[in-house]
Amino acid sequence: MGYSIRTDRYRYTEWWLTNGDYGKFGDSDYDPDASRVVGDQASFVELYDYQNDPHETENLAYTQATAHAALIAELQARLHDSDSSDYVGDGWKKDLPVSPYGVPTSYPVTKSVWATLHQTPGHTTADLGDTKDPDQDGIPNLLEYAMGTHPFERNPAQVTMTRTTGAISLHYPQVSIRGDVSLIPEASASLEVPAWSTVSTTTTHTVGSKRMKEASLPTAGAAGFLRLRAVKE
Ligand SMILES: [Ca+2]
Ligand SMILES: [Ca+2]
Repeated sequence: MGYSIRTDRYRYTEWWLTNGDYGKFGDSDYDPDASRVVGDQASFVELYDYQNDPHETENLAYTQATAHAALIAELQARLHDSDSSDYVGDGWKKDLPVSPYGVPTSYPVTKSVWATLHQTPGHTTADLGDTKDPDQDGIPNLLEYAMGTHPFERNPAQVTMTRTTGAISLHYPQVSIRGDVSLIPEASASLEVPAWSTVSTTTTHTVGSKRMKEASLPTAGAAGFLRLRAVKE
């Protein structure tokens, strides 16, 4: 029987020899212990990296086992039961009354708590640095945090521009309860001689703690440029 664990990036699977078939429930050959693991070693293991290899062409557990040893050990520890050695490999602590992996008790309102909560297997603290973009969606982590998007899932572009007669506007999401980062829209009449000044914003849409913000710049009779700056407080 195969047992898998998935993260945002990896799939790790172990194949274990088990007792046999369940048979048909009610028949004399029905075996409720059919999934009991036989032996003390998995017959086959697989590790695939969906970021670099979405079609599962390279089993890293064999081709790059040494380089991925720490990751494999971490995923293995999470996959296995710890309550019964007979059932090692049977996955997700099925005999425990409650899951040992609880959801966060509160929404993270600091960058460091946010980073800790997102540190899933296969990722290091460095992956959650402010300027890193581990999901390669073009949104660095500090912006992912400020806008309420996910550091390891590709999000569509969050900042958009609209143009109306006499004005251009910038639209972007912001999590209102995160005080250690600011998103500051700024305007300048020229890019050759930039003189950036802060533009006031309005809220156009609210869902929970998330706000859609709009910053407008009148451009009547002249050019104008807008930018959005993230600042860590
Ligand atoms: Ca990103
Ligand atoms: Ca993202």
